[in-house]
Amino acid sequence: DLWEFDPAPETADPRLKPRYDLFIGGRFVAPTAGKYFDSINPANETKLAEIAQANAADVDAAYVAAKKAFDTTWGKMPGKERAKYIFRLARLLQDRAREFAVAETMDGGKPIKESRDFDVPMAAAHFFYHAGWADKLDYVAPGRKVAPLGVVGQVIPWNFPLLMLAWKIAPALAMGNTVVIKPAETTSVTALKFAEIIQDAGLPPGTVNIVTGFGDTGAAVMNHPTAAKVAFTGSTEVGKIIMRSLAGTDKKMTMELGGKAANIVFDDAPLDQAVEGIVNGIFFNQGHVCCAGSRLLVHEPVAAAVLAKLKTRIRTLRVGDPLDKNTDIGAINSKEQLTRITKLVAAGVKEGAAMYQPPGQLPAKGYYFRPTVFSGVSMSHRIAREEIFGPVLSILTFRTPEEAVEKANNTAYGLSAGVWTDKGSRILKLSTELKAGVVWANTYNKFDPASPFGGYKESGFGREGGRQGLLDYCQLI
Ligand code: TXE
Repeated sequence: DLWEFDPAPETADPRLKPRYDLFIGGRFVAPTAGKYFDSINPANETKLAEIAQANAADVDAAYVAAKKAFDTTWGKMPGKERAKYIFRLARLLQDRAREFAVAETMDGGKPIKESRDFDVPMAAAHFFYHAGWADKLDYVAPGRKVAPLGVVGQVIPWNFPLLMLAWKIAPALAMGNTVVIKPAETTSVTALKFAEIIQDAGLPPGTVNIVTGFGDTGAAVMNHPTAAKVAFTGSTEVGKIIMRSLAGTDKKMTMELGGKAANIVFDDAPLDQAVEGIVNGIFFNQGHVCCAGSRLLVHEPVAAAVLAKLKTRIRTLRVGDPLDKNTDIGAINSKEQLTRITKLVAAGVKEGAAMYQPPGQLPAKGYYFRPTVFSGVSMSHRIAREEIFGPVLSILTFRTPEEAVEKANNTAYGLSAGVWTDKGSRILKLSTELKAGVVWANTYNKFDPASPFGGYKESGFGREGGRQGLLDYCQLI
């Protein structure tokens, strides 16, 4: 595999700077207002680094730099040249994989085995894949010519900080656009470390600009008049604010928003394999996953058996220090997110669902939450309808395939779904009946840069990955 590596990251030095400036026009620059905020390590509540807080003037400077690069360098470059640069981003990230995995884990709280084996290699894979497209634009839309859009503005969330950066900038760059991107406020460190890679790869100044800050900085990025297209990944609530604020403009827009995926287990499924898929589906990355299998729909004949197996299995999950390579569930990303999860879990108890949490000691410092399973959940419960974005599973049951599909689709969201069954015909049928952008069969959370990802309904619109993802970053002429 091109993107395999062996970093032994738990001992690696994340090589963090005490303070990170904005990355504009190929250089690190101080924010004009001189303001910085702290990035906290959620595993122990210590300060990790100071991050620059960009205001509207800084965002404007980023767009000026991006427009210049689009008009004079990156936007004029032949695809095969762009490919070399994007390929270099991938290789340089691989070279520093160990360091990036550690930094990602310290900044966001995810287990090191996930940042090591998933986030960083998948980010590199994303650049490799898109480097391959940059010189093959004739195949993006056969029979048509494609042109870049111009400068694109992008805002990303905190659950997969580096990987979301890759998902956003790789297709934009492959198609010849330049970028202004804002990472989430709790997880800006790996984006700013990636700015060093952008410098080392020699990308023309201004091709990628990184501005850090809170929601107001994000709003300035989304609303800037120079942005030809904006792309957002985050909460449905903020996605709607952005859509409203851009109504009536000519900006193109893609949105990747929340989810409440159904993971559907039939009585003919291989149950032990299904239980592993359920555990991976909801506890991967502490459940901070937009496509998390947060609703388990289980066939009545096997409901009791699945619940018993699940309880046994989650007793073996190790919750704690994210830098320990044996940790399965790391720290919750922020205090705010821990509060949100705690409130929704309390609502689940109040509404009468039966809660199970395995025993065990949580670390005294840091933001942690036990793996939690609710059985006896009904469709009207808040924990069955609202995105919890934490390690909390809601179990519902069904009697017929029709009822399973009806319940799975009875949600405002439609990002993903899982089906566990021995019947191939049932998989094919459900893959069209389930109103979700991705349907996994007898597996969960499988990703590939070649496979488009995106939602139905309030989970958003547009696709990321694959040929389809490129169409959202170009103009057909
Ligand atoms: O998200 P926000 P939050 C869901 C999840 C979570 C909830 C709240 O359920 O519990 O959202 O998380 C920037 N204009 N998801 O509050 O605010 C913000 O700075 C432009 C699901 O952290 O949506 C950050 O960079 N940008 C989701 C980014 O938006 C604005 C991933 C996402 O933060 C803005 C994250 C504004 N007005 C949360 N306000 C997923 N689907 O993966 C904030 N931001």
